[in-house]
Amino acid sequence: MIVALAGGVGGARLAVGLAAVLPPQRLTVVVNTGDDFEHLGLSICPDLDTVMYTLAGLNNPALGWGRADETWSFMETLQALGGETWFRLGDRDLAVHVLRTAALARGERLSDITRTLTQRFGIAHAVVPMSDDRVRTVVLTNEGELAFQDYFVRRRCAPAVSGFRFEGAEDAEMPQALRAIVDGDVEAVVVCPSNPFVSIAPMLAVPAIREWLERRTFPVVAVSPIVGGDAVKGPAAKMMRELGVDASASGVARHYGSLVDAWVIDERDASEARAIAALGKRVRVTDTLMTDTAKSAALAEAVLEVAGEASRG
Ligand code: FO1
Repeated sequence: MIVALAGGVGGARLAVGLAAVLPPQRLTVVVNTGDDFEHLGLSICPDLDTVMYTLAGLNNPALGWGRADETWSFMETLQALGGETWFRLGDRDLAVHVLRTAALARGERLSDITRTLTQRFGIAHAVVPMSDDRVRTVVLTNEGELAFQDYFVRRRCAPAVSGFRFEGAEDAEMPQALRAIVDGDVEAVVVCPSNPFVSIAPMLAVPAIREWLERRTFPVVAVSPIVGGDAVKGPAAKMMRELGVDASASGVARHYGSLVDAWVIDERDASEARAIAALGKRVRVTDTLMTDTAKSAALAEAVLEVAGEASRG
């Protein structure tokens, strides 16, 4: 089994590549839920939905969230009635939030709800939230503490960040579905090119996930989310600069330290390979920009090759 840790767009695109080259029984995608929040009475899970829509081929590539072919009657009506519109919920997307919210209210587990939804979207590979328990990312900024979506969407990542808290993570457990997988035969873990601070760190803050990785007998391979000194998408590079972390592929490698055994970095960052190798890491340089499914699959193949090399030593 290959276990991929994924956040938003970068994670979803690599998940598509891995799903193209691995059969369903060999891939589990674990998704960040630190971005989840309650809005207008609905339970919203942005990263789960980005991964789900992307695997189903229904994602909106222009926005990076929500569904393609979306309509906005609900938002327009909400605006006309004086409702809150800073967080945009499309009509088709809304159906998922309504179903999920109702199922959670009946006491169903997020992992079970996610399995049902992904199956209904025709996705054969397993997508599992990092926990069924509530974890909420809080961003520490020069304007005080902000709930993640307030920072990300309402404030468009403008405040300078000084740190993060993952509320609830210490008491969060792995979903049963993930427990069964990590207790089985894991060949490798893939850290997708997702934001290290707000996509991957919340998962590592769940004690059972961190301890499982610390005791590992399999390699962890990561794809750098930083290409040419900038994030492919989102605020990762801005956050790194604000936190005093070098916004480069080698800066990310130093940030993850012993948690990652092998790195896949972009060919635009070939000059970084030596610095990462000097940390004792295996390094593969390739084209990491996943602009279509074929490129996602090619990157997935490279990641699996590096994992194979790393496990052979
Ligand atoms: N991101 C935005 O920048 N603006 C939005 O209005 C917005 C709405 C939205 C609705 C559903 C959903 O699943 C995601 C949505 N996102 C929106 C994206 C999301 O909040 C962030 O991209 C992720 O949390 C970061 O990974």
